[in-house]
Amino acid sequence: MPRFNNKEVAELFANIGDLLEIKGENRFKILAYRKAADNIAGLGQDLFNLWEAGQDLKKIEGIGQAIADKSAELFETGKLEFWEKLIAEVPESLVDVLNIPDVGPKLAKSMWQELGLTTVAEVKAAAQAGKLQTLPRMGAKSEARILASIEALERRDTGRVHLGIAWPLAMTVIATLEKLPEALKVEVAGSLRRMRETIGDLDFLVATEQPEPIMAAFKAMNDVQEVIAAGETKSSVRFRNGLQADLRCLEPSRWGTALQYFTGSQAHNVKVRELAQKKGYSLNEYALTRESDGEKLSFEQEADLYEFLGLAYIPPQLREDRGEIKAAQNKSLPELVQVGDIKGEVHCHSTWSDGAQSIEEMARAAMERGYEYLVITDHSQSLGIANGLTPERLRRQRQEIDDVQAKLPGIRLLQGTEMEIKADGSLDFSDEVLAELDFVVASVHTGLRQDRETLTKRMLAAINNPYVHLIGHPSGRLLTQREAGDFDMEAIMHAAAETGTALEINASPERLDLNDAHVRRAIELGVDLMINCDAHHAAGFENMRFGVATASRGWATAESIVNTLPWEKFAMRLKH
Ligand code: DGT
Ligand code: CA
Ligand code: CA
Ligand code: ZN
Repeated sequence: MPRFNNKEVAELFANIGDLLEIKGENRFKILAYRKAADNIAGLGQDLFNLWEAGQDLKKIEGIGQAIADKSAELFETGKLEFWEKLIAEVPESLVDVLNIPDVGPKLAKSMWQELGLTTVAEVKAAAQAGKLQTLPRMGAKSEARILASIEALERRDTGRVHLGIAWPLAMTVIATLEKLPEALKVEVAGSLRRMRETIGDLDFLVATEQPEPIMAAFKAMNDVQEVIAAGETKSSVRFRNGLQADLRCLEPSRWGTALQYFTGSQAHNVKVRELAQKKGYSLNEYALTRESDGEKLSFEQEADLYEFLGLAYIPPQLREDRGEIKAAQNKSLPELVQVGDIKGEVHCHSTWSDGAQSIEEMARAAMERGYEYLVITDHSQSLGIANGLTPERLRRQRQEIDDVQAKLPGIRLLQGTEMEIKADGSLDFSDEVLAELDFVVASVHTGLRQDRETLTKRMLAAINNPYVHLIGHPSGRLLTQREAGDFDMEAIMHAAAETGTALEINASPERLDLNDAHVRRAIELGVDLMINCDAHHAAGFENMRFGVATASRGWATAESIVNTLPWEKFAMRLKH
């Protein structure tokens, strides 16, 4: 017989109250469950023990006949039929949706019934895609507030945020500070400048002779919720989404020294300091100080500091003490891939599955970025929640792609699929269906918690299929939300290299998958890599900067990334 503690029982009754409210039940009934939950949570003794001892639970304050009976049923059978029936009608995960600040039962209900959203992740994706706004009494502002609340909830769990949250906020701060005539130079340093996949806090630097107006503008920013510390040249604030930021003002003459120091990483800085010491200098955030006579050297440019120490300029993404100092000494640093090198994308979605925009809108957005080619890869049939395509719908989609292609000769439009690698290890389409497509991305979206052997086998089956060109977001992780699947990445990379199957660097800031370390290993093993935004709406293409940064952090040059090739060469490189 399972024992239930008071917290578990209270939570169950509170959840019943929540779901009944979404269902639109009688107010008094809802209140009764909530009151019972409160009372049980605050009870001095274990309800289970009282029941076991044969006590009449109705005697307890706030517990009536209905609640007493349900508690007894739960304790006796380990289940509650009322709850089972309720969650068959109203999805249980709506309880979490209700926990988002600013989301009440009415809104939760209309998100569920009008838009089919039942989880926080789905609500978040809908908010990002601008779909929440379409609900009655919802505007862009309330949508943004809900998104910020979800981000704050996520942050509470991990203490760090992904680049999709940190980067736009940092750009807003920079734009505000750059408007001030006193600000001569403005930069964000720290992990954001290095484009680490998650960010602990933001570190801003401003070169100026007059710090006061800059400090004042920083503290007065719209998104600032709290000023944590305020000095003459340094302030710290917390933004509404929970992220903290430091701002330091300094004289322009020591800009290079300070920017180098505050960009980090700490491990990189330790190595830089050792080099300075070998030359007889100590190094801190202000200056190099000659130990023999105290003579101070500051640098206006970072590159001058590196040069003084006998190093080529090291791009921030490489400053992690992963061999970059040696490479800078030998002048063998890689020439990192740039956003402008990308010539097309081979993984994106349209309204045919779970995208928010039409094929034509996506194609136009890709053209505006100067892309030569775009592959439309909507989800495949077994991914029902994403409205995956059957072979029949795929054939109809081909017609629309051809029509849009005829209208837009400036870009090469191809038809692909993002095919499920199903939980049972099979692929979602037969080879006959795949043969009709121009490009095949295969991805794992389900069964990510399977054991290493099973997961790896599933992936290898896709890699070994002659029609599969690319494995989408290979590890399946969602930054700050979900761990990667337990894949044997080494085996997967070897198989990918042998078969000429490319691995994706998914540029969505919640994925960045492959991660930087895997990118570096993949390049060593000669695996083809492709960077894609996996865009579900036109604005999704903006994420390319995060994918390119991740590739850079894995020391990737343009040669390592297949979709830097112009169309003709790209087509020739494809697997078959
Ligand atoms: P984060 O904020 O956890 O994402 O990571 P960072 O790298 O932004 O770290 P943060 O904000 O603590 O400091 C910014 C940079 O300042 C860091 O990358 C290197 C430099 N720094 C801070 N404290 C120290 C230190 O004690 N020693 C050295 N060498 N550098 C430091
Ligand atoms: Ca930081
Ligand atoms: Ca900091
Ligand atoms: Zn996708």
